[in-house]
Amino acid sequence: VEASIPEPQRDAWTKHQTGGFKDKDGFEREVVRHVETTLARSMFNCDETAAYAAASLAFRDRLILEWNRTQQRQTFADAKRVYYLSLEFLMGRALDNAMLNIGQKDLAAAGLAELGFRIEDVISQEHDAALGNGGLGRLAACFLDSLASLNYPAWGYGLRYRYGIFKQEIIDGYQVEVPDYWLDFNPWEFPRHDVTVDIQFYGHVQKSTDSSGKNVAHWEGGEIVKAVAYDVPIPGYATPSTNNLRLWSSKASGGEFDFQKFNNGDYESSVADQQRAETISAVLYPNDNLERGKELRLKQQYFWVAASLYDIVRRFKKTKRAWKEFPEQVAIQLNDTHPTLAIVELQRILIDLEGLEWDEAWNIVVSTFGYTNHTVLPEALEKWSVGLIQHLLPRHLQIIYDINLFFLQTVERLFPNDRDILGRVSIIEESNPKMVRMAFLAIVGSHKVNGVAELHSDLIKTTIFKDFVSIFGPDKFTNVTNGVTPRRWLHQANPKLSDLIASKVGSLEFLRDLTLLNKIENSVDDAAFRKEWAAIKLANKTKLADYIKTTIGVVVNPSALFDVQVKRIHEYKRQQMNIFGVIHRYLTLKSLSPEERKTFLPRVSIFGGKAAPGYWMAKQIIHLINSVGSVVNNDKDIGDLLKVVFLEDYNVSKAELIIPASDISEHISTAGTEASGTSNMKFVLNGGLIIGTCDGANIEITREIGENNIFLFGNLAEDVEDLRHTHTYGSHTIDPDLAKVFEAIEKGTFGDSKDFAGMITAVRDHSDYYLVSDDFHSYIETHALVDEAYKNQEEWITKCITSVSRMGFFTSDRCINEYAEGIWNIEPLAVEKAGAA
Ligand code: Z15
Repeated sequence: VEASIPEPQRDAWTKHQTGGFKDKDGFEREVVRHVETTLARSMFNCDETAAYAAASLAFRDRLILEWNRTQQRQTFADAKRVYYLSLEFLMGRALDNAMLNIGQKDLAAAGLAELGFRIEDVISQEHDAALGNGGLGRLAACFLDSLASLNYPAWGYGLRYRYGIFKQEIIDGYQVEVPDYWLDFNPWEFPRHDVTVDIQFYGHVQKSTDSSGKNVAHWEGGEIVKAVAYDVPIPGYATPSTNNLRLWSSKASGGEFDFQKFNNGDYESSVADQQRAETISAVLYPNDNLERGKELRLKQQYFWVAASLYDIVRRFKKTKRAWKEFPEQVAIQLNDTHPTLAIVELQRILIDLEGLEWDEAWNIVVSTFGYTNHTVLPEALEKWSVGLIQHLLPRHLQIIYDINLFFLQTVERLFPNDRDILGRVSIIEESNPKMVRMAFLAIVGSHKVNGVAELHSDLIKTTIFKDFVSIFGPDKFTNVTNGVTPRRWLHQANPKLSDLIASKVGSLEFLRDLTLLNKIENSVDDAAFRKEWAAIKLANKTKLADYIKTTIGVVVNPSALFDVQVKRIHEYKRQQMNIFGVIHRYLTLKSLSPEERKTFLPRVSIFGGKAAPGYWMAKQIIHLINSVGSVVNNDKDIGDLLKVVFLEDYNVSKAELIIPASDISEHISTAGTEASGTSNMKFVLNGGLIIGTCDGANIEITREIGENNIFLFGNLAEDVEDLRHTHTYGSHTIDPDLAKVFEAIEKGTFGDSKDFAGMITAVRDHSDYYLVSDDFHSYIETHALVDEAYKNQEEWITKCITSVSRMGFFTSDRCINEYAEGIWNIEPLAVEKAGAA
């Protein structure tokens, strides 16, 4: 397959293969070389930015050599590959991760020190790769780490947004969005200007008959945009395997610009065409759990899906196999419905371009795809209007109609007497305008559908996809509970804790087999161990306290209880309930005498998270948090007893700072709304306890760590529907403690109450859809239990250690192995053992 090098030249090639640096000296030599030549600077003007750039270039040289070998190995072995299609990859920083995964961080630290730099300062120069919104994007990033670490032949496919998720600034308590122009200098990507795909949009379909009398469709006309590949190497931990993340960038197909127009003096429109093409991959849509049906978003989806499939098919064709073997070589996982058009595109390629019969093609398609659902929230389920698809992708709409026709015929045969089922399950919703239901299309076109935590997987089977279970049978639907990579979320984020654990486990082997954490449970009774554990938590909290001081100027006491809620701001995640709870605490403290107050445990309430720019209620929540902070933090009666901080621009690198510093974190979504949650896993893994509802993965975390080690509260998912019904049609009274909170806000305690009227109205005057009032009392009581528990530090630390020891299940390695076995049918590729750990 690879163009082979002729014998006479091969010697020269092998003789000069560098393999990258081998030791500290070699690393330093590479850094100096990159500073002096690649960056054209000198030792006299090498600042931390340049040191970061040079160190990254030295490491990426190593990665790319391993990347090449990994690809050769996979091609040679003729292995089945999995392709993970995700519109989001929330990668965060790459340098620290690369150094740790290939086991060279100590060497780099020593080398950089000799050159006059502290490694932490160098690492912190890196701009986060923030090509994602929240949990879904970060999950994709954890999966890439696990796929490489477990030696699976896997590629990620995504979009190379010029602007990732916006940067959040807080100005006068309000969120302000600033563009994230992150590509200024990105050493982690390799442009592949030779790997391009022409992508067609618009046009029309011409039907004709070929020589054998068969009907054929031709998609003609319209416009062409070029997709250019950019490759990002993904290093596995303690293995030479280095996988590829391929991100597509859009470019005008005519090259730089239209020379015809340019020569005619029409400069502006010659550039306009180019800009219009480049707009496709320009910006990540900043909504989490919300779909807004914008044409550009659909263009992004098709652009990315078509380029990726072209690439996958091209690779398959090189093997010269028969089409029916496609699913033995290729598994494609759809991360949510965003890439669902891939199903239609593959069917189109097979029937229109490759001349297969419909049924043969469709069997290949269904065997190839798997679909992961990440939400039951109705506003997040994608629907595209038939008119829009018709306009943008006329041939695809025809194929969707055919898929639907054959599907509905099957349903009719199965349920001949059911008058309503066809309307309920039709891929086309007969509304005005008509809509294509992407989740239904994804189900029909995949051989497996999975949810991301047990409760969630049960819910999709009994609610939104109920009919499909009776049509396809229960085996098509499965659960794969989410996980997180312990490399980034323990070893990288919390090196001190990782080392302490290693001292008990005997090695860092738990980073490859997280169940080995159970070995530390033997040490919970060891007072010296608990003391070291507590000292590490305090050090992490002190580091965060310093950060809070320098960024927002609030002084917090590191020995106070740190109570953290960091995640996208959304009503279903109920940051509003948290801040109402904080206000309740403030009012309680104010009502006490100074003597009584002293019995209270000092607390720091820490918030962070972005609001979608058009999400008015989420922005109001941010504003209230900041307003409460400015009152409470400056109240002399309160002092250290309560501080409220909102950390701006929460992202992956800030998560690495915040999560290890948490005592208790909040995962308090209305039961049944958070599909899984993944930060809950990260917090517990870092020795923090959690307060949470019986929702998503909280339930499985409880089962693993034991119910004495978690603070659960609130109504259950099974009761939510009835409660909502009662709010709307029956009585709707507000919890008395919450009513007092509202009263204080309305009195103007935290500034102009009009600014917060929407939040109060939603609970008191509307239907309180997210059950804030219903859960409030239980929430407040449970926080009181948290206070009590924290006062007994020895017992608290025992809970933390016990919890960590039982978190083995939540590694994304386990999760990826489940996908590999149950959905993808792929196996790891053996490699010579090498590298780190
Ligand atoms: C997103 O971040 C999630 C689901 C979605 O449907 C969209 Cl559009 C974005 C999250 C879930 O809310 C969260 O519970 C889950 O842990 C995460 O996906 C990964 O599965």
